[in-house]
Amino acid sequence: MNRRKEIVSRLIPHTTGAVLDSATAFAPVNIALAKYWGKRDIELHLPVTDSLSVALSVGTTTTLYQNTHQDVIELNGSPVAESSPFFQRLTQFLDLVRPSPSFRFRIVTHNDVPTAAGLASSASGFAALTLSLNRFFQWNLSAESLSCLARLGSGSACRSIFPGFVLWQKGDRDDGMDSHGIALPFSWPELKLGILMASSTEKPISSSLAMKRTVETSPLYSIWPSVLEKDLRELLETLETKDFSRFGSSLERNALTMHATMHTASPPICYWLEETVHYLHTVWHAREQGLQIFATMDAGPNVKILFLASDELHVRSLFPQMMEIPLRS
Ligand code: 2P0
Repeated sequence: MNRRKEIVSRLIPHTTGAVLDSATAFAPVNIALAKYWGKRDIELHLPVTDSLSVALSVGTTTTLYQNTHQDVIELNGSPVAESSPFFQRLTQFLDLVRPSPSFRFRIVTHNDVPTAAGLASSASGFAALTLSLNRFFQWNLSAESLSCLARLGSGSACRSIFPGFVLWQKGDRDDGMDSHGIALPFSWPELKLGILMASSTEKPISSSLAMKRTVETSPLYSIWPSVLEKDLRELLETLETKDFSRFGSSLERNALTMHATMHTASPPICYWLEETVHYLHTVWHAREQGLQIFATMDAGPNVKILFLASDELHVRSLFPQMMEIPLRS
């Protein structure tokens, strides 16, 4: 038995064989405030460091049915080609949980993320699939086990099992059983998030490959774990104190450090476009003028800005094209 399958057999110790006619679940997109960047185990998606995210109100809804001869996947109303990487990735994940090798699924999945937001995410997708499998097979798994299972689909999916602020503790075990999300008891209703689109075209290099190349070749990667630890500590402290200026400085520095490790990989990886740099300069200039606004970016060119509700009108006048996405607390 391969390693992933052996771990799944421990996460799902027994199955009754009973399946529902169908099962539906929703999972949110999450935005990392302290980033997951680099794996200590590529096969199990085990991270080098902890990470911290906040969930958005948008995400993926997935419904599962049993099918007769083959797996069928529909995404946003259209069938997904069997030859596509998306189909392959999903069915490889399903191979881990099929009650018998011949068991086949029909999966109907819908992203309510506005396409223009460029947020279509494997995290909410694998989390929604995991939650719907749990209902479909009536496993009744704990949130931690669901998070570990979703991680085997995509690392950051382990954070999308939960709403609100989520800490992904990296864990120390080789089998990853202690590497899962934890829902944090913080609420910050005044916190707002907006997206500034630089491009909605497919990224030139996947985040998995970018992470691997950065870990293997960037001379800056050695400082990443200590930077992350400091930024994460400050973020957790400021979630308590609601010191927005320190909170924003930490999350922005964390994103910029992550991108610096990519920029110094060999060959270099730069997701930034001209628009990305323009948005960043606009944010920094506005901050010099006294506006509390901070930026973060993931493995792509789009900029996410964080600000407080009291500054919303000012931020909207600065960025009329901003798409605000409510947080899910
Ligand atoms: C994050 N990213 O913390 C970081 C910041 C991208 C930049 O999690 O290979 O799609 O499936 O474990 O989860 C994207 O990585 O990678 C990611 P895999 P995943 O949000």
